[in-house]
Amino acid sequence: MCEALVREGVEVMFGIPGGAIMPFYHAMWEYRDRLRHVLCRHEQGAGHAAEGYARASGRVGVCVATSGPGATNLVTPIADAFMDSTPMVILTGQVGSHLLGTDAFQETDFTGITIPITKHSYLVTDAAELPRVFREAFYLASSGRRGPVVIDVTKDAQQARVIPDWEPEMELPGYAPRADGESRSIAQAARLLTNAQRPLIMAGNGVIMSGAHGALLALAERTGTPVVTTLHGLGAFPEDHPLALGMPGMHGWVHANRAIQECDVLVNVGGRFDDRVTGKASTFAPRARVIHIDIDPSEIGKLIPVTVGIVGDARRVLEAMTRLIPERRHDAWVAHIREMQATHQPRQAYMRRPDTSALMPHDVFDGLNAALHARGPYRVVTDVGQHQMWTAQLLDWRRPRTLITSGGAGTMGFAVPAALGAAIAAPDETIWVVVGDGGFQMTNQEIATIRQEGITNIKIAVVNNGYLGMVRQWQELFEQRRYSGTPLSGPDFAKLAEAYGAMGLTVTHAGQVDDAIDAAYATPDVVVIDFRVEREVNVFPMVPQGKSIGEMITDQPAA
Ligand SMILES: Cc1ncc(C[n+]2csc(CCOP(=O)(O)OP(=O)(O)O)c2C)c(N)n1
Repeated sequence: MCEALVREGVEVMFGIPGGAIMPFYHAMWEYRDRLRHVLCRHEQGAGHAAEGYARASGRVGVCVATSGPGATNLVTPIADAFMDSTPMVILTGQVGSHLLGTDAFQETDFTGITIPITKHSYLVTDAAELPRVFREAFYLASSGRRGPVVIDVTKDAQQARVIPDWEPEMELPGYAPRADGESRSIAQAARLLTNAQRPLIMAGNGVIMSGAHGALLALAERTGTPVVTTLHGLGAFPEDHPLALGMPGMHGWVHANRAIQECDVLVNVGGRFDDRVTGKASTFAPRARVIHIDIDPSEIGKLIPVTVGIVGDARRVLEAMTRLIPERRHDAWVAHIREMQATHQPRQAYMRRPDTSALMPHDVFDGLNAALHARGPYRVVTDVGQHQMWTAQLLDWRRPRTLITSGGAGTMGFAVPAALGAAIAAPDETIWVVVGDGGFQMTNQEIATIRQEGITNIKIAVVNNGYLGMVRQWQELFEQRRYSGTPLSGPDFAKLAEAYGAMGLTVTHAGQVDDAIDAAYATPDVVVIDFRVEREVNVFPMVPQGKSIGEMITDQPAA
């Protein structure tokens, strides 16, 4: 198994050992100079770390656990990776094959549990199959629509001695991901876009996954088409570009959503029309003929009817389309959208400051945005909640793979361990974690892992509002302020950081933000900044759940 990992180019894996996976750890000793094993504090952390590594690097992330509870602790990261199309191989130990089905100690049917949340789940009971299974698993995880693949190996299969066949044939009948889109559909899409009066491109995760950002820029510039970028598309199109409109959807910008509602041709490339993007699907883009480019055929027409569906790799399809399209400009259409932007959402001006001494969340994001663009390369890893949406809205996204976030599953606890993986993938960059006080209390123990590994390029900004903020916001706006189960206390996060041997800072006023961020950069170690922000601030704009994206709440309703 170690040899198979090395042959697949794996350099690092994240895990925790236990009885059923011990033979693998035994063999790992001989590979310790070639395979780095990062001992996490919880298997959920190991899974998210593998995700963070994969999303930062574009490579397959690998995590390892023992059978039973070790494996089931990985269910959340696997589901998360499945929702966000993150390439991952999950290696788990299983009880001996003679014990399968006997309720043996730490036996769970892990392939059964993971079938609905993986591209494929293997149960290996015969060591001779391991080379083929590993080759297939890495190929499945990293081709077509990326995703997680489980390899559950019984203890006896790990212990067996076989002469491996390192040139195994893959046996994947029916699996043939299509890279080039169908040329007739591409030509039809090119014609539609050429004749459009109010065209719009929506860029999603697939643009980043396929490295299509250059092809996207070329198509947008050639056709003068403005671009909205979904949460997972952020960074696929530079937000300082005159055609960039930013994020649409539930917490997207008013002008981005209105552009969708008014456009006559919508090109969705590498996005899956998530309900957080579309709002009420039947009212989405009512005037548009829709072109949908996706690597996964099952996404085409799943939620939004399309005029042209193209199954293929985003980069190849965009390049082929661009070759067929003459130059176009749509200045009046872009100017119209910019007018809507000027009227509706002067960026960052929407959060009212209750009194001048308060620390508003946007003070934190202003400071962070300035620092990110003034200093060296960076990644931002977020958790889930209000701070995640502010991160998406208030930071300027310019490069692919700079935002790493849990979008589809919305998994609290993702950020700190995912940052551990990202920091290993990008050791020369500064990895900023933006996390709420709720999510931080779910997985902050991975700071111990980060310290043990000697990782120093992680800086953690806790946006601490003393609530499960996003849920509190819904309760305030839609549940008559019934704050059931959302007020939240916690330890002193700066002291907690010190207990881990990291540096901890506390910020309570807007005037301290820049100094704290400077101190974080100046400290060659992990830093946790506890930003104690104004407690009841809401994320706007907002489309209430189930409503059309044409119906946005743009500001705090009068009390
Ligand atoms: C594992 C998990 N449990 C529950 C939720 C539901 N949920 C979504 S946002 C949120 C609040 C997050 O609070 P916090 O981490 O403090 O961040 P904030 O919204 O205040 O920025 C909750 C509980 C979730 N997304 N994930």
